[in-house]
Amino acid sequence: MTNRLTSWTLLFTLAALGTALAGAQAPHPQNPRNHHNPGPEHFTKRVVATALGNPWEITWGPDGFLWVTERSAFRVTRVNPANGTKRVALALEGVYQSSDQEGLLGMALHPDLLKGRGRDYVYLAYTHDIDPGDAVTRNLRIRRYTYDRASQTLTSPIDVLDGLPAHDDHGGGRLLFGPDAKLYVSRGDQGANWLANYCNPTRSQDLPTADEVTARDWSTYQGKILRINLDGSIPDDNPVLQGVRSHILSYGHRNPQGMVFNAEGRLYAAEHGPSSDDELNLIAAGQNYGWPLVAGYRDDRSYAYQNWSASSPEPCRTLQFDAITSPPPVPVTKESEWHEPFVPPLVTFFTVPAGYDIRAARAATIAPAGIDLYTSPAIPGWANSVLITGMRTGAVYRVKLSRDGTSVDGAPLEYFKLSNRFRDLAISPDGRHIYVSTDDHGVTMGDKGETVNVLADPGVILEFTFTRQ
Ligand SMILES: [Ca+2]
Ligand SMILES: [Ca+2]
Ligand SMILES: [Ca+2]
Repeated sequence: MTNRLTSWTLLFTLAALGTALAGAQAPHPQNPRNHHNPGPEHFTKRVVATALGNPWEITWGPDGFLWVTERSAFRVTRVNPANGTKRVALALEGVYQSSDQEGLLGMALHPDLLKGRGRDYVYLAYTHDIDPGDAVTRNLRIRRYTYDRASQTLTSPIDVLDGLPAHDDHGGGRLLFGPDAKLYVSRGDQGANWLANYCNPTRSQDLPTADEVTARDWSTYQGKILRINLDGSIPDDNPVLQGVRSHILSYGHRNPQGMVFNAEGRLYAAEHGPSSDDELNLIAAGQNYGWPLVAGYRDDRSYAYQNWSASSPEPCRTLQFDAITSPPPVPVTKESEWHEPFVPPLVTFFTVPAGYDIRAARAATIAPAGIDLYTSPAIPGWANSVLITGMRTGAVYRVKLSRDGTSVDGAPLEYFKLSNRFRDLAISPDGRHIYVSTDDHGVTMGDKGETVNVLADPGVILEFTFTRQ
């Protein structure tokens, strides 16, 4: 049943994308993702572990193992990076997963894990059905486990926060333990106004009322980054937005799937754009990041907000979705017609000129998922760079930050190009090895910029070792 639903969703998605991006299997010279900017450093590649069920989060643990969530296999697995040996720490029950954006998603390790301080905690984010047996009502749950060193398993589950809205598309799901001992959770816009969910309104700009917070109604937590106390409560110093303090740290997001802090406590997040303008953002408390009124910069280039859900007089359901052109009943708002303050991205992948022909040249996105911060001196010049996985381009991008971390220094450089969907990454403490996890199916880009759906290394963890400049 699960597989059938997954296939159906995938087929629908591919069919819709095929309609939107018709006839474009070969690279197009105007598409910026076909203009490569490879970094000069040399790396060797090694397959560390195979047969993983869509490894989603990989993070370096204090035990020297890679801790991995397997999104579609519902397992937390510890992988020995030296020999690829796998040990399952948890086979999670009660996960609901029918699409590629659901399942066991984020994982955050408590900084005291295995430090002998009695806080051997591991936090997980996963989708579940709140009323199994009835119609499917998805939620995202944040749950804490305790790692038992003797059995090498995760035990004693305690739910931190439940009832976060979830759906079958644009699920965010990254989980991060902040330097302020808060949990950070990214929530996508649930794919609203897009593909199969095109008649659902985008709620990224919606903020909760005081009554909703009192009632623990988190339905506005779509297209948000949340900041949560370790017991699930709302931090006293979270921003007050329209008079209400909630778990919301920032809003106006589309689908943030990468988050990382730097040493000064600055939070960076990457999110998926529509047909252009994937973003790397510097997240500030209480700020609006623009979606769905703005994609990338407020420049009226290739994006305008086509609000299918507000179609009138013909209701949305009578219309056929098209990712590029909407019919007259669908209201369209140009970016410049929206005047609210918002924070523009540090960099985009990619902003295209006005008149860019998406139908001919295809979407100009990399599909960024996990990100990490490179801080080591091991690779000369790399310290203070954000590494970003590109699922749709089969590359990892390095964005050098300015010294103060508030802007980027130069154009992104491209590494590890392969026909893979790079999902997440981790860096060894010595800075010499970069580990990348891959999806086990899906669409990416081949060596010549062509669209491919046969992946080179599906469902694995790869190690890239720096050899020379
Ligand atoms: Ca990671
Ligand atoms: Ca934005
Ligand atoms: Ca724009």
